[in-house]
Amino acid sequence: MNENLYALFHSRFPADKSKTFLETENGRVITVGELEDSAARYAGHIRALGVAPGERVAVQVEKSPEALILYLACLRAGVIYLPLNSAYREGEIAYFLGDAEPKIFIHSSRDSDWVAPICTRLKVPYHFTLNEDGRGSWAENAADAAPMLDIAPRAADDLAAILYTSGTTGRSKGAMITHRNLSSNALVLHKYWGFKPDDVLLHVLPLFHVHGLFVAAHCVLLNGGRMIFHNKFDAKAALAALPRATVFMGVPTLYVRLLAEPSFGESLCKHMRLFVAGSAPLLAETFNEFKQRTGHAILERYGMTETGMITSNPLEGAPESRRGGTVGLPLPGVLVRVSNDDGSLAKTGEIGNIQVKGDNVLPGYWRLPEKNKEEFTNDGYFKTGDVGFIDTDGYVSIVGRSKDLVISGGYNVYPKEIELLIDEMSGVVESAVIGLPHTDFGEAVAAVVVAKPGQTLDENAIIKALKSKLANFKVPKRIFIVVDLPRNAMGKVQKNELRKQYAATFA
Ligand code: MLC
Ligand code: AMP
Repeated sequence: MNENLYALFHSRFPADKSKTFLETENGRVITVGELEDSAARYAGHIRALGVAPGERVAVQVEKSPEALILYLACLRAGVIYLPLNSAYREGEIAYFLGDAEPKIFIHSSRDSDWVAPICTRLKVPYHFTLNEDGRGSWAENAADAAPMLDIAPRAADDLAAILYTSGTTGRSKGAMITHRNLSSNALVLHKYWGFKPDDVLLHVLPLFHVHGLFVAAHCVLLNGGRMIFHNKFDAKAALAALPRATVFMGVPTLYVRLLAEPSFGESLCKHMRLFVAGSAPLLAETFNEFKQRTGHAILERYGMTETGMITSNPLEGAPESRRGGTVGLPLPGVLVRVSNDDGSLAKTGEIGNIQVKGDNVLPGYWRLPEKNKEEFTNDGYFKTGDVGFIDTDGYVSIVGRSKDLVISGGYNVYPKEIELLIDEMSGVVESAVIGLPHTDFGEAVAAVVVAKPGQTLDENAIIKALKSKLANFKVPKRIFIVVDLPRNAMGKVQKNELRKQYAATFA
């Protein structure tokens, strides 16, 4: 049996290929037949370039239907898909290309000036453009390619994708994701969330991360299609589309922004059956206000790039079965446990380290065998770095993180990466990057910087310098210049003290 994830999607597409797969904001319809034909041509082009199954194709493009087709084409051709956030800058991209050694890099024409020299330097054989309007040298070249009509045979443990996640050391690591990881999780979610043939998902999330691609788009692909597809989240545009949708998925910031629209309420949600939230903690006040305004209890679930989805609140059951403030129950086939720091199991209700095992969990990090030893227990559980507890009913709650991580608007930011850049600026002794409560983004990044005696540092100059090197969501929104950082007796910087001191900054 071909375990290629594309074969699973293909088996779920309707026999009537004229059925709508997706509809864009400006009314463009892509049928199931068109989706499959385009994926076959894109895959044919990948194959014609001599890229073999198991080799990598890196993609940094804005969201568009063609970007989704490109992902499907990579699956179909059996190559490893490497999606990159469109906000990443030249230095970040150079690292990923050097580490993953892709055969093709597909990017936005906005970045053509710097992409060409980097690809030459890093020996990436081919680079093409693909823009938000679906045009570019990739689409032009693929238009003439002979379609690949078969689906490359893949084993369940073969890699389907590599997703880079930053780490506490400041260095990004490639999470290797197999066809089994993706298909097992997609099948579970599609069933658990009760997808029906007439569901229509309003898709507003980016396609280069797990939530928009492996959660939202996979559910639609397994459903044989139908989504309203917005290239960017815009609250007013989302409200206009909601009456024709039945399912919505978003990070908490999107719910905050929907609630900020005075016209948002029950009447726009008449056909909605499910609102899913995740990627960051959903505040109780958002959950409660949403319920009051729409009558819907947001279904919160919990996941990670490395593991796909881990837990979910139930779809069915008594109204109180969806419990705000918890991330629900372990999904079928996913083992979740809480361990103490010494490795022993925590008791029910006791706070500890959340660990996960199952077909959804990655086999390891790309070319980092040492990291694999650190991140897994001896009995094969993955250490999430999240801290929480499981109650007597089996519901999981997350209360914090053992990893030094900020989640801003659903994007992860590892302070170390930013601290390393600030610390090498002239006039800086050291810095501490922290997350502070933010009404829109949940948490926002800020930096506390120690200036060298006698030197003056300029907040705006530091922000400007960082913007040239880092994706914009990682750049601190405020810089505080200080004479020293609070430390404990061991000499460790007390970030908790700083978080307390600056807590009101964005509130
Ligand atoms: C944008 N900005 C952000 C930001 N997004 N700042 C902090 N955090 C963010 N997330 C800043 C930009 O730098 C810019 O600042 C300004 O806001 C306007 O930029 P924009 O591009 O116009 O913003 P907007 O389109 O409004 O984007 C906000 C957003 C977006 C919430 C729609 O961030 C988003 O789509 N987030 C979802 C991320 C996601 O999909 N995460 C899932 C990961 S998977 P300036 O200074 O330049 O003006 C995962 C696993 C799981 O976590 O469990 O799901
Ligand atoms: P990422 O590496 O982008 O996949 O982010 C994964 C992290 O997001 C997890 O380890 C959690 O810290 C966080 N996360 C995801 N979903 C939730 C949720 N529902 N509540 C709290 N944190 C979450």
